[in-house]
Amino acid sequence: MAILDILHYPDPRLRTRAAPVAQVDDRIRRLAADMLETMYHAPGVGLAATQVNVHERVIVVDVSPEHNDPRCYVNPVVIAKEGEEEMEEGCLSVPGVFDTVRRAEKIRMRALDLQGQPLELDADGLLAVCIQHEIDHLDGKLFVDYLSGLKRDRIRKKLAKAAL
Ligand code: GNR
Ligand code: NI
Repeated sequence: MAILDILHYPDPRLRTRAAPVAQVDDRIRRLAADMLETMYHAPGVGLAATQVNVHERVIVVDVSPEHNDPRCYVNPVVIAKEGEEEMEEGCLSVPGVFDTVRRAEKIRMRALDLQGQPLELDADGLLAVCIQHEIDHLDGKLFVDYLSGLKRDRIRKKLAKAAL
């Protein structure tokens, strides 16, 4: 296992659209294990492959209070959404910035597990928010894109100067 480097906004590589995984093999399982280690080390509750400069559709999440519920999803897709909710979000790729984002309150996701088996998951609360946030990363989108241009510009300038 390895702790991977996390890209920081405004790095243009964060805007890459990740490609679907054609085969869930040992390479993908190793990537997922490294992503989990990186996420726990950060620490964070989710991580998308895009953030570690791998442009394939893999996400990991653990929203459990004990940090003992690691989940890895390959080629995740939201197939149903219900309701709206606002939550204070942060992002390991936008360190030190927290702001409110409105997303679907409940989702149904379809994905592959690390054995390549299809699964469906109903999620709400932080898990639903986190999955939507991670899938956004795979599409090159960041939570700051939901904020006003003025706020985003301030954040971009601050982080570009820090060059974290
Ligand atoms: O650690 C994280 N916390 C978080 C809090 C609210 C909404 C989304 C998140 S995800 C973030 C980790 C991260 O950047 N994942 O891409
Ligand atoms: Ni993020």
